[in-house]
Amino acid sequence: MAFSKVLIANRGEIAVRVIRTAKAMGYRTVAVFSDADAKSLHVQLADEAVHIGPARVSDSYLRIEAIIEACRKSGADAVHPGYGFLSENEAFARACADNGITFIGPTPKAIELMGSKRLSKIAMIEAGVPCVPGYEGADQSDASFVEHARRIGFPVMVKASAGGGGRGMRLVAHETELVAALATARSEAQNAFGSGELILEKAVIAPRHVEIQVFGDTHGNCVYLGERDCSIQRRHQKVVEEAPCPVMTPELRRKMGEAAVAAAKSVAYVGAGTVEFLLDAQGHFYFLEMNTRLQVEHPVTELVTGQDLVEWQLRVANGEHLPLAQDEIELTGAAIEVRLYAEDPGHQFLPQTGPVLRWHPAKLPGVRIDHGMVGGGEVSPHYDPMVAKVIAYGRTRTDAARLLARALEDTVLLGVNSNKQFLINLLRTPQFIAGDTSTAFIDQYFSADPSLQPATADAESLAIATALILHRRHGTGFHTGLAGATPVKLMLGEKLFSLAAHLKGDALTVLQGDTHSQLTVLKADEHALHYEWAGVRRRCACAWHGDTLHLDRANGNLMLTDITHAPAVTADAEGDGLLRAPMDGAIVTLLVKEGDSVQKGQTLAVMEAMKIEHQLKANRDGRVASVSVSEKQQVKKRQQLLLVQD
Ligand code: MV4
Repeated sequence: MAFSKVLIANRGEIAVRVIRTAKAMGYRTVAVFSDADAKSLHVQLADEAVHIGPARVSDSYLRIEAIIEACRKSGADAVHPGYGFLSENEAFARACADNGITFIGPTPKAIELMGSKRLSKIAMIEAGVPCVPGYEGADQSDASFVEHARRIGFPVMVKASAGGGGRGMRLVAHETELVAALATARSEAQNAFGSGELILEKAVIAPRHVEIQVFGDTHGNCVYLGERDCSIQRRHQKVVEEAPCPVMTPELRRKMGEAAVAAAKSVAYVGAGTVEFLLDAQGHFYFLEMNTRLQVEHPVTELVTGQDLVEWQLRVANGEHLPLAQDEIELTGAAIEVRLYAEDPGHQFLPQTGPVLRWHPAKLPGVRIDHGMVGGGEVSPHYDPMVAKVIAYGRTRTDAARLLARALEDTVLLGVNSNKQFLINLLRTPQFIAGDTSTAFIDQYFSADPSLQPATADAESLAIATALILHRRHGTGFHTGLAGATPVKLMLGEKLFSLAAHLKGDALTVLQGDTHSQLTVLKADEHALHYEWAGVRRRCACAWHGDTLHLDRANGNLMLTDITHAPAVTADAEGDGLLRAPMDGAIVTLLVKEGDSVQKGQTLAVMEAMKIEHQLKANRDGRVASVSVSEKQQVKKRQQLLLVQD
């Protein structure tokens, strides 16, 4: 039980988060790292670090033996699993126990039971926890599902028993679609989780996702620390998480909290856990599943309770009593968290990978930013592209939302595109501020947001870019002035901007066709431009990568490439027949071979990056002249894959 050295079997922001509290409590800490993480922040912060293998998670962070071996080598006598990876793996919890290592989390039995939707639901019904009416029987025949679906009433949800996060889930509106839905859900579940077991549930329409934070100790005590509302999601990825839930009442909180504690007590739960509920518009709530780990969104609970949940975890794992009794837990104010991702909202949220040129998290009172980023770091294709969690605390929800949007504005991430502007706009949507949030929020209120369109360059952005380009070309001679007009050619995605610039002292004139704009340069360096535009002084953060200028603009990040002096391209990028990888990833399927004739728009290959499949299409008609990749091969962004010629 009593331990002294904690190994953190994770990476990124959560490893950093756990290391900080463990150190503050006087424990020694050990990081583990893959080839891709040798220079990461979690490795720098830990007292010791052990290399556990290649970049791929299956070769490193998911290898139970490698983690146990790292404990043995370093003398770590406790393991914190973080979230994801091995955090809900009962075999790992068991392996720790078998090797005399304290697993900072629940028992293997509780992990195993809660890992099955079917068995956990049976246990929850037994414990008197409200569940969605459904079918969770052992008989998995189609006939039995059809019979029970009739009893439950359509629409129904078909869910994979071993699933999570919406994978293997199907909404079935009519009986005629049920058997087909069962077949696809079954095979999807078998492929994804190694088990085709399914359950049925009555479908709750546009529910809220409300989860209760629970904590148990080894002395049989269990408490709840309020709720989190995580209703705003995109494709089962949480986007915004907040505490308290905007529609919560003290009475509903007590009822949901007591149900969650009953759920936890029924499995003698030890440590941090989250009981997920659906909350319908009438205020009815239903158990969905229990997560047997510390969750990504735990900071909002920490801010409204004033408690450090990692500290609680370490105390409980050490055999201590829970730090507070139920009636000592108070909720004050409101906290909202958003997940800042390296992804491109303008292109279906395609994950972005590559070097991070500038990372400057905001520093503001009431704002907490949890991240694992270091200067000169990168977003690796091997891991989740979450860059940081940005969390704001305020007296009211409105205060927290306003502050959080501002904190995002003050946060600079250049080099990779991000969902920053999408998050800022979302936090300022009137329906969000009104608390009108449900799982349907993004589709209902947000599908037309400008942040979901490819970035465009307005006159101000073009003038900023021109000023920075001239500064780079002429260095310190910038203010000496130039005679005549200087041509500036910029590419933004596929779009070309042909400009002419006049600079006299600090006064810049940019001509685009027959329109012109004016900007006054106040200060220019490689990090930012300070300027005056239409009578207002502003600054814009920037970073150079080769000839590409990254700008942090109020309508999103812009990546403008200076091609003024680039050799002329004979054909434009479209239609050259060259198929390049749009990002780092792996080729899943090659659909053509050398000599095949193909048509423009035809899918030539499928690649996977960040768990998402992308169809790569021919940009012209012709024959496949060469294939330079094979299936299962890892490829780098812009790597040449195929050539189509006449
Ligand atoms: C549901 C549901 C409606 N009725 N179950 C999605 C992920 C998984 N944790 C549970 N999910 C849902 N289960 C029944 N019986 C609707 C969802 C759901 C959802 C839940 C929470 C947050 C966002 C969601 C988006 C779509 C569907």
